[in-house]
Amino acid sequence: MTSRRTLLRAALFGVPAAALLPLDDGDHVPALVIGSGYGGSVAALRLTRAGIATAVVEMGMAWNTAGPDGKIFCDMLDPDRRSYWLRTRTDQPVGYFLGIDANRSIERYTGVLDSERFAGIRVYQGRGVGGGSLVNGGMAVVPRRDYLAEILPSVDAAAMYATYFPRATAALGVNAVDPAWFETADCYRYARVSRDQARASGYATTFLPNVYDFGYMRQEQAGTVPRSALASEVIYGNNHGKRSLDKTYLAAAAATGRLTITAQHVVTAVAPAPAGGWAVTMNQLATTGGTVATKTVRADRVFFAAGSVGTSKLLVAMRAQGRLPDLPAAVGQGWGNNGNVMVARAQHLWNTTGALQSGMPAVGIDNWADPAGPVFAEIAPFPAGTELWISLYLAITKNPNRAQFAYDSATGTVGLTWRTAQNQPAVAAAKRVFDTINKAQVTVYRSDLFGVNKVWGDDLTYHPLGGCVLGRATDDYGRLPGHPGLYVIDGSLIPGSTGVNPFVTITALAERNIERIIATDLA
Ligand code: FAE
Repeated sequence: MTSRRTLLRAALFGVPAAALLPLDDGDHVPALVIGSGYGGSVAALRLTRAGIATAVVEMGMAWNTAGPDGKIFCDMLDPDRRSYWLRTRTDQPVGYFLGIDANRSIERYTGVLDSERFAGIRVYQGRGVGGGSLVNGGMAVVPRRDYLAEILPSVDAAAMYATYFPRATAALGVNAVDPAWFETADCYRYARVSRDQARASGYATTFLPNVYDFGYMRQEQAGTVPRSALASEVIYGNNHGKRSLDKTYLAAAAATGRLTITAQHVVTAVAPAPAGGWAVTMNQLATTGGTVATKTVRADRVFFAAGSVGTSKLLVAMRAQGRLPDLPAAVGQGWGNNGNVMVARAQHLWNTTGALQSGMPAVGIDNWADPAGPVFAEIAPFPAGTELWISLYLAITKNPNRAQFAYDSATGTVGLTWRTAQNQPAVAAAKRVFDTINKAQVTVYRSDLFGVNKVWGDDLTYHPLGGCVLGRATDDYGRLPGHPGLYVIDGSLIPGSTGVNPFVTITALAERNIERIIATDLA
């Protein structure tokens, strides 16, 4: 049993260096997890706690070493090579200001945020030990029970809400903002202004729990600790305050002594191993993206946790290349963007949104119950360090459109069939809400932030979901049928939509599935 003290130490310092032990060519491991985001971290903790030595392979870096500026991560106002995954130019979600391209040149490097470009959409994902937890806004929202039952009908909702959501939120370190402090803090002025206008326009609002330590944020506001959320840090990583997976699930898994993490290795193939189990091939990456070495490892069990896009691409490629030819036809299908669309409003001069803005959103506009167009919109920061009178939103809508991953044998790559026009239902739903708010407040949309004369940020998502949907591409617990020992355990299991920010749903579903898998397949 791991002592409380060990766990506390792990929580403070993250994954110990001893766990960052790369696999060697020819190694044989009982369990191998591809990817270290939410699904992968749950698998790592529960497998190691069950006594099973587990190797996590992660394409991104370990993010445990400070750069020349003394910081591990760079901030949003001054992005450098640490910001983006193998790009020579930043690709900011809000890419324009006053209609002018706001991106800048950077050195090509294995940075922490990937903007993966498909034909009709840019999919933002975290790269590094901790996956999306390194770059996300930390909003830890439990989905509506009726909606969970609608999207995952084969899952026992009662067990999810009684057992797995509480287990996930406890292990993730979710906490709530103190409402009294929120009402007075300078850094949430932007959220109060948007919230009050939404309410005055007839909409309900709600506080959003977060994994960022609100106690630390209070100290940031008071000026007693180094600033992170209050220093424009979020999508390129937080140097303080955030309980990312390397400080929670992965640190606890490492504390068992049974976890190894192989960072900067990208898995390129999985196929049956002649000696039994599965052969997993991976390329060790240089920070410039080149391959340093190629290794093949044998694993008795493989957990696909490379994220909705990573897992789907890998499995679709394996099927097309004949390495796993018998994977179900549903592998690669049912992908959605959680109905994501971004938009901004221009405030009146007397409605200042504040020069100091917390990078961690704390309030959402909840119009999900509206049958004419469900919308759950987070009030997002625009932390430019100066007053801009901008109110920004990321809306989650019930966009029914889906896409699929397809292998291109000419290039050997996997594409996504999503067309930008498929996001029209999301735009229409969000427009109803924000047209109403604009009318009531006599305000207008900003049309200079997502392009020239472009109101809607409709060609990007933070919430890729689906591609290997539970009960269709896998059985009801993520097992790939006909492939004993192969499991899917990440956001690709969720059919394109959760109605809220997805990581709590991904974590809780992974907790449910791994508990069953350990009890029945690994006992
Ligand atoms: P994920 O966390 O993406 O982990 C997959 C891991 O696998 C990554 O570390 C990859 O680098 C790695 N990988 C991929 N392919 C390979 C390969 N071939 N070999 C080795 N490694 C590989 O997957 N969600 C919320 O609930 N609340 C928020 O506030 C929120 N804000 C967000 C803000 C941003 C900017 C972004 C990008 C996302 C945000 N999300 C948020 C979404 C959330 O981070 C995402 O749903 C989860 O991270 C997905 O978890 P998975 O375990 O599926």
